[in-house]
Amino acid sequence: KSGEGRAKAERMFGLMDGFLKNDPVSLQKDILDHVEYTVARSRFNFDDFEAYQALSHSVRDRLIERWHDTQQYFKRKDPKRLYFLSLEFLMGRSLSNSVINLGIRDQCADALNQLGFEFEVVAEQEGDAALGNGGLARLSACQMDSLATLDFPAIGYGLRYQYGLFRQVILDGFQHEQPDYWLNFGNPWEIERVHVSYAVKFYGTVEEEFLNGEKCKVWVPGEMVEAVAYDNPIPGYGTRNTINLRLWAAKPSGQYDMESYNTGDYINEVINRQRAETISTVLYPDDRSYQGKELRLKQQYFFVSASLQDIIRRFKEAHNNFDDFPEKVALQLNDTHPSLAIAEVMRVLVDEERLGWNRAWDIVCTIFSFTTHTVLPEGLEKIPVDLLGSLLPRHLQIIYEINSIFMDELKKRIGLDYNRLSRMSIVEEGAIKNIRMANLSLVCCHTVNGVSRVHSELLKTRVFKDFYELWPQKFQYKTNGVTQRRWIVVSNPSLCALISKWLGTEAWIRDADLLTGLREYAADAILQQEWKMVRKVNKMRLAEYIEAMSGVKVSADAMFDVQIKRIHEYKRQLLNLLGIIHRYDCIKNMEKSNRRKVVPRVCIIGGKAAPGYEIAKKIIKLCHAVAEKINNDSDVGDLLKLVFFPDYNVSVAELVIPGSDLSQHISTAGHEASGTGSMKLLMNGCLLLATADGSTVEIIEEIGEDNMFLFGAKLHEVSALRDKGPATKVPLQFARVVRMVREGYFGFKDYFKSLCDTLEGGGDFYLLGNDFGSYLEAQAAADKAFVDEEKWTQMSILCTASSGRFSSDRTIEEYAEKTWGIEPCKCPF
Ligand code: C3B
Repeated sequence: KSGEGRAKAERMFGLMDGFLKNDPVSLQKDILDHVEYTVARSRFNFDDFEAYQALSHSVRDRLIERWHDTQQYFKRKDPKRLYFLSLEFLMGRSLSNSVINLGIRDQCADALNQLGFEFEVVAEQEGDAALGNGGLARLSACQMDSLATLDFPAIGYGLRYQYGLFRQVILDGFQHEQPDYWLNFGNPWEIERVHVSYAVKFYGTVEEEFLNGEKCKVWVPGEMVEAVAYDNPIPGYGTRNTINLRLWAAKPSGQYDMESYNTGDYINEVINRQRAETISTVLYPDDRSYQGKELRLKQQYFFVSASLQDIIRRFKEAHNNFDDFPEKVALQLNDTHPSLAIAEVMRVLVDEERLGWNRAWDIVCTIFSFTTHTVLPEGLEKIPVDLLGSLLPRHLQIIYEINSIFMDELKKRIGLDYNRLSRMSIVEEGAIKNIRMANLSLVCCHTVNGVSRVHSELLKTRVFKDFYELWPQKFQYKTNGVTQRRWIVVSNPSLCALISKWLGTEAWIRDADLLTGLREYAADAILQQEWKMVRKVNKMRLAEYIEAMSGVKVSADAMFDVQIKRIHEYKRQLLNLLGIIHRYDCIKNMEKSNRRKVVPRVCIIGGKAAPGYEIAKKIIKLCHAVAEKINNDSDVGDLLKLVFFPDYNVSVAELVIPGSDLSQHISTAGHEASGTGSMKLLMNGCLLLATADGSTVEIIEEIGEDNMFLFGAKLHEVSALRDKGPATKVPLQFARVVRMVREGYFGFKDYFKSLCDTLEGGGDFYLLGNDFGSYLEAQAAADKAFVDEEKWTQMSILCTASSGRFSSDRTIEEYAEKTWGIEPCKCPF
């Protein structure tokens, strides 16, 4: 373009102000229009849910406007883009988050008010988008918020499951799973793109053909499924930038198999075609075991293939030489779930674009980066060769070829060390041959990131030691973070206002490091008073919810002690429960007059167990059995209450976190790759009771050991303790509380037997017995600190003040600079 032309276009972008106005009157008109024309209700008669729908559509219109401008701007600037591939995104609700990021929260509340509605009530109508399991999936959601806010040219890709994570229903204390058919009331936060669709191929054979005298492979598929795009706009905060989360849904392919249309079996043909939709039907509810299921593999390839077709189409619109690809494209693999993308890019470049193997390989090696979220070698994904060969025959060949070249090079580097060669091979030999997706990713990605410093050390010294010794330069880490927009501004508005008042600015909402400014007021009596008030009101709100949900009345003066996360043996909810039993036992056995000295506690546990995870389900049952006993014991009264929060999800977290005094992050050292719940609680001024595991180690560095309650075996002690066998220093109290469970004090004796067996008789892999003594000491220290309100409040303020480092903005900035090589591309206002 000429200089003049560019200047004109620049001016045009400068004028790109919102077309829709954001004052309450304009918003109100839009809401009423949507009531009439979108929801098709009378504007004289609509309820809270319909108000939610109409408001959401009004907000969506504003999102679309910005989304268009942003896409247009990116297209014109053509920066290097980040493509974030993840099979899981745990977005939760969108309304409150959107209006806050768009800066129209108060205007919307005003508009609704005049119509006789209350914003909070209307926002409560929204269900959660739960297209993910746990930490990994919520991390993706936080990172999308940061990518948008920091103006990075990024697109998220994933799957649009019709059924999100199951709903947890508790009957008689047992977990039952119910399908989460979340789209039945419509979803205003997505835009269906019927014209953005791609054919995805499966099965079939690989044939050899000669093209222009050259021998080449051609994949002749046996099945085709159509991937249709659903776009979910992700608004940044304090910027016009609104990026895209593109989720794919499976539809029957439009490309008919003419043969079968002549067989006369019309009905069966239609039914078979319809089956294609199952690919994107349901999210796998187990967050870390891979059972070689064909449907899961189909999901992975489906989303990878559609995303890459989309990415390559976009690249080709502006470029005709694939050598420019690495300058325009960064592909981020969120865990190994999208790792088939590596083989898919090779296939497209070699078989379809005919670049030749070496040129294609050079490109592949510069575009992919990989983040792993796990510590355990068992947690790493493996795909049976037979399964892969039948579903994706050409990809299997490509992976074999990559491996063969890698093995040859490796032999040159390390000699014939067959043990090491077989450990590093992408192909695992054995009774069942497997493809190791992590090894594939390690070989082909330029970078492998851990999610905390300790995690990265474990990757280097244990999990991927062989690879680290070969390619130390590939190993990096980016400590996880969470977005303060969702976790303070949306979920704790009164704390948000208090922080802004004392800092004299709202700038911390985009720059969390500014929170350190609170440190100098931590001892200020007025701030402390206001801080306490805010927290008290949040606790009262939580107490009301507890009563409504479980019928248990709790006092907001008690210490609210929470453990909210997926149920896993390594996360040790069982340690927490045994501690609660011990506390109960002590209260029962103490002189009545001494009960006055007990610090009242409300213990809250929430989380889902994978449907096939027996032990985790027993832990949930034990929690209910113990709660039943304690909550109905008049000796105990308000001194101790235990509540299980059913169906823990993002919106429950938004309610619980602001009202928590103490939270537990008590995994056996060396097991939690990072942990992110701790960061959300820390930001909200909740004190931590924790082991030195995952990101907690870095949290300690920020807040200091004095401002938290630390306990338990350290990482370097764990393997020695295990080698020593049954813990030698198991305290008497531990044996006693386990015996209470074993002997049926809480009922269900036979059912809990196997749970107790995991702890005794030489088991106790997670070292509950070993850590029990120091756990009780840490709990006692927490009690003691809670009594000194001034001190506690000061610690609470210091937690928030020290949480800035754990903003996902910091994580994303590090990724952008050190891993992806992308720059902000800010759409002008
Ligand atoms: C989780 C890990 O268990 C957490 O320690 C970590 O903070 C988060 O990922 C985010 O990095 N994780 C998960 O939720 N699902 C997996 N399959 C593996 C790890």
